[in-house]
Amino acid sequence: MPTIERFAMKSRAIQALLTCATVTSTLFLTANVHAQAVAVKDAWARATVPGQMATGVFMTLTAKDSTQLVGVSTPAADVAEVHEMKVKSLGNVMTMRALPILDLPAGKPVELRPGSYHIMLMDLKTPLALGSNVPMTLVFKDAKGAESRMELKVPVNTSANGAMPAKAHSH
Ligand SMILES: [Cu+2]
Repeated sequence: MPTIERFAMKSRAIQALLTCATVTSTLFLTANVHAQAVAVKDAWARATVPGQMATGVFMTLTAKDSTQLVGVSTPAADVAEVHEMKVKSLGNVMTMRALPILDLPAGKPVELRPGSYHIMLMDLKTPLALGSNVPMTLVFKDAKGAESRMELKVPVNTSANGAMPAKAHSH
């Protein structure tokens, strides 16, 4: 039955094309979430080694209108929390505390970065491998109390600049 065979071939080719299109648009969305009420920039999750149970996720969030980040979840870890890291003046000890709410003032970029605010993933189910992506859901609450969700695919890296060697400082 050559006709059916040809049809099957054709539909497989179409399916492959559709898959490519889906992947491309996902990557595009991950890189440019600017159509949303909150823009996400430079998101990355720190790669882990086997046996490591916790890691940090970093990004810059800019809300169009005053918004709060009220929740984070990921299938990669049992616990995902927004943390604040501070150096206690006495003894230079780094301390972390969970923030149930992170305020995102209108138009002001809020940086989640090592040593400051970050998303903490605990009880990781598998190590976060360099070069992979972690799916993550951010939950926002606007000034009227309405909740919205944003799905992200966060690239796993070793630093904000990835595997790129740090630019040499010339003096
Ligand atoms: Cu933390």
